[in-house]
Amino acid sequence: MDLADAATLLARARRLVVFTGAGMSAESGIATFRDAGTGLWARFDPRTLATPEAFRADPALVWGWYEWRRAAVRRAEPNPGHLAVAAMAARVPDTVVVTQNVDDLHERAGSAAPVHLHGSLFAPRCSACAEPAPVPDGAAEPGEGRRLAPPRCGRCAAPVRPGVVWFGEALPERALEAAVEAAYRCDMLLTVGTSGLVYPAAEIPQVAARRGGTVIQVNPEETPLDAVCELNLRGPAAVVLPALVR
Ligand code: BV8
Ligand code: ZN
Repeated sequence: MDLADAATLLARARRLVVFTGAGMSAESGIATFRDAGTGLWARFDPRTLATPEAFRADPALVWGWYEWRRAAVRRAEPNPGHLAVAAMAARVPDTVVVTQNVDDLHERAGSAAPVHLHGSLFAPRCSACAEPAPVPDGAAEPGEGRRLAPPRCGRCAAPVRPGVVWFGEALPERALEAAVEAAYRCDMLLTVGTSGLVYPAAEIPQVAARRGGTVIQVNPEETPLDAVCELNLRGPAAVVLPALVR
């Protein structure tokens, strides 16, 4: 019944936010962060890879790890879940996709201008003067967790860094504002494939719920966001989302 109810609610939505996390890309073969055993944080230590201090301490280790992840994204394809999210915007013209993901699979599935709260693997920039740097052609694709010296900034010769938001770093102001504004005014928010543990991103579904929006979750597991959801669709994004836009 929940699936049918959710599809009915979605058909009635006028201002929709689709809020996604790493589970959205899981069926494209991209590792999540916290899934037991397979998650990136089960195999790598975020403190030595996803903080500004880590990059300062060992730029080649951090740059190599992100280039390894970017190569995996380049080889991946958007899954039926990404395509369903793009199809939703055709039915609900006022749809805003807000993603914590740093891949480009929403874009490649046809979602126009998703809001990237945690940046993107495809927007490297200078670690000193913030000059945007070219996305490498991937020729020097490192093996898993191998070191790779980062390119140098064309303007000031400082090391280039991944264009992602690390722990302890502020989220891009315009992206966060756009996400809060969309959650504030939406009548429905679909939260897909996120553990709801990382802040301030995890606030977004809660803003929608506080404002009286209907929040529906798509996740095989329970998360802290269950508490603010009207419906919890326990299943994988690539199966559940297409069933919502039938
Ligand atoms: C900030 C980007 C302040 C790079 C990421 C102590 C010290 C320092 C900071 C903190 C602290 N305590 C709290 C904080 C704040 C911290 C935080 O929230 N920490 C958490 C862990 C407690 N937040 C920050 O540091 C943020 N910045 O607070 O700055 C500040 C303010 C002003 C000025 C200066 C500073 C920055 C947070 C962003 C960090 N960047 N990554 C990269 O990608 O490497 S975090 C990382 O987690 C990703 O961005 C990811 O998007 C995010 C959330 O993870 P999820 O997407 O939810 O993925 P996860 O694996 O957790 O869950 C997957 C889910 O999918 C699961 O529920 C699973 O069941 C489900 N699933 C699996 N398969 C499927 C599925 N669902 C559907 N279908 C499937 N098939
Ligand atoms: Zn520079």
